[in-house]
Amino acid sequence: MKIGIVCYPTFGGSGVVATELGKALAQKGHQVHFITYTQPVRLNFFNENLFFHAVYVANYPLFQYPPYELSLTSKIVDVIKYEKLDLLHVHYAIPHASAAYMAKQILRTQGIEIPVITTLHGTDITLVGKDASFEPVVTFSINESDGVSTVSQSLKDDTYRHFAINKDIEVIPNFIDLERFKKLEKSHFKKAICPNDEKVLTHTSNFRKVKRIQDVLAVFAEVHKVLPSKLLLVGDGPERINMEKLARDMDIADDVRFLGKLDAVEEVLSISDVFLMPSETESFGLAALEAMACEVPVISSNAGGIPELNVHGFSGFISQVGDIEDMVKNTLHILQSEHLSQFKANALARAREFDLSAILPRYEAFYEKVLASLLV
Ligand code: GMT
Repeated sequence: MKIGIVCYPTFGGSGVVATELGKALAQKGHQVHFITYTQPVRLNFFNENLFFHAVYVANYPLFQYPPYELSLTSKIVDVIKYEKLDLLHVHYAIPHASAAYMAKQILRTQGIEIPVITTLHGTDITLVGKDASFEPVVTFSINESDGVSTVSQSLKDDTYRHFAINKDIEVIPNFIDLERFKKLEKSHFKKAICPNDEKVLTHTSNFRKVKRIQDVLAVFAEVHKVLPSKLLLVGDGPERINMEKLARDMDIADDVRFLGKLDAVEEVLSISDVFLMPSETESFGLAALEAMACEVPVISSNAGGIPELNVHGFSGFISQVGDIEDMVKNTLHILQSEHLSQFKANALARAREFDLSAILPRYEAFYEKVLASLLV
């Protein structure tokens, strides 16, 4: 099949999922064309089935806001027409689903029919998408997609709750490449960070308010009073500066390392004992799945789709959003428990259920289903 993928190319979860999906499809023999404004972060090698088409936005003094969506639409039209794609798969509704709709209409005037699948990832529904400034366009473009999928049942429920959707939604959970995400031998790194064999707590995110990094620091501060420990924070974003200040104010800064945007997050996870995800909203929690694949149990909130991934008392523990006391209790239970190694093994066992090899066929089957539905 010849498949076009539109996504955000940077470090966000939706872009990572879209890129890994495209790479896996290409490895299975499909031809995959990425259409986005810069080379996706994880698309940094050559494969004869992978193509990248950059979207350039012409600037002009009149434009206070350069019209990315129009340039994207024109590029989609161009790629579908000249590469003769069979299907377009867009990740994250805004503005990809509406650009896809417009491209579909333009191509129709030229006698080309292109099926469009939209995968919703989270904030395009739960945060940004339902804002009145986007809602009518998001509702329309979801309803006009030929196939719609979400990365969790919780996100599917939220989509029906927040928007007037008249389409069936397929749930296809996120996946993990266990070849890449696995516990690595990094004892030299562990020794450098933890000279006294301290426990390591880790958090990875884009440092947005919705991640509640203040809760990560609050949990760590309490655990740190009881157990010699270090906190590793991977990622960057608007909240980082506030969190650096908070760590200093809480007098824990010496044991907190802000590592910035690391691509090799599996190296950090390989020396971690517990992963913290106290998010306010989270459609799936890909970062937690990456941790589990590296044998790191997860202390999380119960937001959104996280309970579909993290199994309470097995791969980690789940608390109400903001319940620091419970998260501290659970973290200490895991770290002090003689069952720590069992929790680590359980985390990996749970991650295996989301192995790429199990989820990829579900996307392929969904593509086939959507294509077949258009033939009747
Ligand atoms: O977490 C973010 O803010 C990034 C965001 C994205 O779209 O890039 O992540 C969302 O999609 C990921 C991949 O499907 C999910 O694992 C994340 O849970 C989801 N984030 C939220 O719902 C907040």
